[in-house]
Amino acid sequence: NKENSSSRGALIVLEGLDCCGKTSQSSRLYKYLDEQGHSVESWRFPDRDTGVGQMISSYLANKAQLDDHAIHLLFSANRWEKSVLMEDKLRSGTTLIVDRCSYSGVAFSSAKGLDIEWCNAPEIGLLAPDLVVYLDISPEKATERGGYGGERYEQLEFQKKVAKSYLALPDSSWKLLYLPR
Ligand code: NYM
Repeated sequence: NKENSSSRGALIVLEGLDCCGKTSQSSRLYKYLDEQGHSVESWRFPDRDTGVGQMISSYLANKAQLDDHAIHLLFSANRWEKSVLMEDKLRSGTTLIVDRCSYSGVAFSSAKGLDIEWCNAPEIGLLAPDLVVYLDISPEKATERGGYGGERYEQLEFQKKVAKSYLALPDSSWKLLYLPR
């Protein structure tokens, strides 16, 4: 329906390695769209405020140990528990800028060696973004940034694998943004 599609909000996802600059770009985009008069919200995954999000957060802080498959499914469950609200927001005309989504789920878990098809399965049925922006920073450059290394996964060798996984993900809504190195 043309009327609905023109009045709904856009789902914009930002992706990339840890410390690639998603948070900064997300707030710049938010400010821009807000100033243009759009109804817009900034979201991020994991959403650490839910029960599932708290389990994820303690895993990332190395306070809890979980099987790789189990944490993968928790990340996905964290998206599913927000999916109805997400759809409602978009339908009511609010544009969502989302810092990480299913692509992070698949890229990070498959970088650990989990089967990519298995990783993708629990994501099937979640809303497809209108646009995915991948901030392409080199893993080496990211390590130089403030706050790096505080959480699980924030290690150069692992981030190199994640970068490869990201670039192997096929998606037509994927836009590669090459930042100066
Ligand atoms: N992460 C994030 C995953 O491994 N799977 C996912 O599905 C999502 C959404 O969590 N290193 C990883 C990527 C990050 C970490 O993200 C937390 P952030 O943007 O630092 O809060």
